[in-house]
Amino acid sequence: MDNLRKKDPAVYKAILNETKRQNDKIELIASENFADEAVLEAQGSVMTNKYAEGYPGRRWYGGCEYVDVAEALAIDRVKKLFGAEHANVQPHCGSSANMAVFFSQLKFGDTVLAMALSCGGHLTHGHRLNFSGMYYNMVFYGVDKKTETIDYDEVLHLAKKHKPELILAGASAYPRIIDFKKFKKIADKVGALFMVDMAHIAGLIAAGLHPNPTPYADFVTSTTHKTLCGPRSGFILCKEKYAKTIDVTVFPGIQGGPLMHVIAAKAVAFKNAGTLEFRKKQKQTIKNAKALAAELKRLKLHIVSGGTDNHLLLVNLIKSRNITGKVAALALDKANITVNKNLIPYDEHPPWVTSGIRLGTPAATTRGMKEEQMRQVASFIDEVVSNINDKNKIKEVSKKVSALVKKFPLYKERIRRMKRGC
Ligand code: DSN
Repeated sequence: MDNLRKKDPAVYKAILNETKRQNDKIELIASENFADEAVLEAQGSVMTNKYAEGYPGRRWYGGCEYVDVAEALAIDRVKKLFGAEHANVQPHCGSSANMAVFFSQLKFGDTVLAMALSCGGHLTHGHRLNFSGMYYNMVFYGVDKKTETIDYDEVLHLAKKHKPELILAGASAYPRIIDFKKFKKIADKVGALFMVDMAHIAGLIAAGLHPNPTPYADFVTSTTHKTLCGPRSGFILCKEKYAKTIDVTVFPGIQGGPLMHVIAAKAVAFKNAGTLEFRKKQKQTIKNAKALAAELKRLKLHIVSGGTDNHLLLVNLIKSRNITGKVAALALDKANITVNKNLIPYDEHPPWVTSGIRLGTPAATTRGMKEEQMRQVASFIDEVVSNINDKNKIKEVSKKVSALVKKFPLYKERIRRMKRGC
């Protein structure tokens, strides 16, 4: 980044510091990961210069022959990865992927049944300040109060009661397997379309470690940067019969020029996701989440639903240590442990306070950590949340975290070269 360093030292320094932050702390935000150097190279390429409204082979601008290659590769690879009939890889993010499905299939005011945000759903699944909550009649299913898992009988009951045009499965904070086949049966019973937002678990699905929604759902949306480990972006998979309406809704419906550099990076990520190495990493991600949950449980922290089947877990800190998620997340940050506060099912605290935290293992696994390190991390978390007002203790933990992450260097060469340039 020599040019950047000379032309804009302020931005250069911010990037160097962010690279160091990612290396120096332990990243437990369940939706984050570290893209590999090949993905970063494609995303940082001259493809950012190119306008390419339209789709491969049918663009509005000339000179698209090479961006066409990148987009065709991305489409082909993602279709193969998930066994889809059609793919649109142009959504800039998960939100625009979800918006495109809603806009392409529903009229404003139509009813959609989705998972409540308070029970693990996502903003684009009906929050009142999001397009989904503003323009559609959203009704919600949650989780069973006792088991803290989806109650499929309740979903069926709500579907029969509200007769939604669309049923949406998928979550941002749900630690258990989602039974897409059951959802599809419910959707068929009430004549609803079935959509799955697999953003969080796309990498696990690609690796065959979570049931694949593609055979059951009319539409599958995803981001590409979570467990899938690609650039920050999104995509849509659908049955062939919806291909035209989806494509026309993405462009020109809600987006203009696609981000061709990001699409090139998505192609690289989809190739990676088909490798044995990627599968191994996803397997380890789940093993790590299970080890982290088991150790936290042993330390008497309450894990929502009793554990995890995927890459994330939720800790109820009010129940365990009588502290809020907000207080815990701030203290953990001081100890070099990055997490997010998170609502737990039937939370009595508002979203900016919360009763819990969400922990995820994708990023720690990408940097090479295994079960042994997860057990260490669990003890660090316990030390912080059990001594929340003890500054010395938190400082002590931060040193232990620094010693641990040093053994698993991240972007080592990148940081070395950037520091040398300063
Ligand atoms: N912000 C993401 C998450 O953390 O789950 C969802 O978009």
